[in-house]
Amino acid sequence: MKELINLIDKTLDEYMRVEYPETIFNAMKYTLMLPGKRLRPVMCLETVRMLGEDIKKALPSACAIEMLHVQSLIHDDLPCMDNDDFRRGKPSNHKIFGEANAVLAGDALLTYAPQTIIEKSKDLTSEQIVRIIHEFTKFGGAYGLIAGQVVDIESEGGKLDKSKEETLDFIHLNKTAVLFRLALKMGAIISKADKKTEKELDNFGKKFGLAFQIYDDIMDEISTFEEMGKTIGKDKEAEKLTYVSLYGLEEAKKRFRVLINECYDIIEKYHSKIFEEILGKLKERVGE
Ligand code: GRG
Repeated sequence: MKELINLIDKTLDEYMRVEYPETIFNAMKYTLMLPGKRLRPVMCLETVRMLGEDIKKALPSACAIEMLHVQSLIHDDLPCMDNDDFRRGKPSNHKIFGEANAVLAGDALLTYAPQTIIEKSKDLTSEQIVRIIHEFTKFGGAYGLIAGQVVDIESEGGKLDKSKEETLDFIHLNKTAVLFRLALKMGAIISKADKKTEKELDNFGKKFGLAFQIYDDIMDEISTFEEMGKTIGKDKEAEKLTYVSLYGLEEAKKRFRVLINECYDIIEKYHSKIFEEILGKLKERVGE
């Protein structure tokens, strides 16, 4: 895992050249290069490796998904959204560069991501690139990430017009699971996987994404700033709809465990040490 993370960090650094106007490139690079877990790009590369393709073919897509993820983190931290002063253990983007530049840095990462896929994917066919860009724009826009964020904001303070269970699943599937689904989908497209494999991996992405958001909700309750690199206890303060607030901590842990075990069942046949390591680490942190 460490090797893949180093490769991703090195490639991101190469792709993100600082040009004029330096302010925007420095703002984009600031949060991008802070030490995140790199889960989504690692999962994209590992999907390609376990399906028998050369991971180098997937580097542009893997880096693009990290750019999209970091864009969502920068915008999520803004005062008009979650208003968080810390991210990845350091001051949030707007705390260093100001709100206007943080909005622009997010926008610039969002557009530089597909630019990167198109410019750097020399070993992919045009058809593969079109499919990847289609999935990227679908999952990253109003049919995915943005929809999840909108409903998440609407859920604050307990204001809802739909059932809470239905809304919670919608938020988790769109705000969080879509990027894991996208990582595996890109990997499947690059490896020319058959439809059955693609569907199976998509199912893994959904279950992993739900488990990951439940893990994040649990950590907001039981973890520390040092461990998570961000302010803890904000969900409760904002009266956010989370697995923990709706079902309680123990039930959230139970649901997390069921989902992680389902993930193990799906991925077992691929004998992936990396996926097993990721699932194991999450389980360990939740204390299962
Ligand atoms: C796409 C234009 C556009 C907007 C995005 C702001 C927003 C809309 C969505 C917010 C999505 C969000 C922040 C979801 C939370 C998902 C989550 C648990 C993130 C933390 O992921 P980690 O723990 O973070 O993998 P690191 O820092 O390790 O990469």
